[in-house]
Amino acid sequence: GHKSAVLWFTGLSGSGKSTIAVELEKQLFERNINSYVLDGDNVRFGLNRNLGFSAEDRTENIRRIGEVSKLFVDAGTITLTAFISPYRADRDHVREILGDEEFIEVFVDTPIEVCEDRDVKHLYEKARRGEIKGFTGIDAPYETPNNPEITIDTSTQSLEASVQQIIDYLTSHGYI
Ligand code: GGZ
Repeated sequence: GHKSAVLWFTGLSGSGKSTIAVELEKQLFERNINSYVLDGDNVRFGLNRNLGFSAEDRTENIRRIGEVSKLFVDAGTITLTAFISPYRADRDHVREILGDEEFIEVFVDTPIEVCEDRDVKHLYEKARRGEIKGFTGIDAPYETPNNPEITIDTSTQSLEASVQQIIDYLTSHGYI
């Protein structure tokens, strides 16, 4: 058995949140542990398709994802969420909904220079040119977590090592 919780990944666009979450999901599946990834692909095109990237919409995005996460956790699923979630107050609100035991904040602390260098979707390039307004880290804020349970820097550590770091945390804290 396992103790369900949400692993709340937070960090800049291109920091590696989804990549780590998806790889972690695979490894949990191999151990017969029920987990599920919520990310932009399955939330922003469905449940939250009426939301954009204004401060208000991001807050509502995170609020709904928090509520959905709670349902998943109540259903016994280790829930992995991969959203920038740039506002500390919004993340703290989700923490309050779930309680400390069920909310594990994972700060994917990849420096913006590295994220911008990767620029897989050319979004930083567009933001620098002013073609996207209000892009996180360029002309919209990212508030770093004060006390994340886990901090990961993908610029100094491999994907495998990052996933292992989280597995180790879940093991040593009795979740799995
Ligand atoms: C930040 C944006 C923006 C703006 C579109 N700012 O690399 P991606 O493409 O896949 O990740 C980003 C994603 C962010 O959505 P979230 O739901 O995680 O954001 S939040 O938690 O702040 O609500 C990026 C893309 O959407 N994107 N416009 N202006 N990222």
